Amino acid sequence: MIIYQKWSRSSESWSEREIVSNESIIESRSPKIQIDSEDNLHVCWQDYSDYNSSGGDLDLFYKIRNATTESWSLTDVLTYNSDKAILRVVLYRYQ
Ligand SMILES: [Ca+2]
Repeated sequence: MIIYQKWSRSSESWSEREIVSNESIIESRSPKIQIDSEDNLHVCWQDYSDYNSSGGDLDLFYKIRNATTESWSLTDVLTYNSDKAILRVVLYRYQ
């Protein structure tokens, strides 16, 4: 399970827990997070869940947290047949 919480320096407290991988039913691992210029969060992780016909192998899942609505998108499946662990995810923003 992937959980998101934000630390506030001003109040010195954590926000409420938000479950990121809420479409996943089994192991989620190796989350990577990036923030864009509009403060949206982009999260990628590896997941064994058979979500959207991805099968029971380890695949790369992705979702966005909208900074305005403070809600998460549905999970996008980025790979369907990866047979190796994905070690690094890099987010690029094209102008
Ligand atoms: Ca899979």
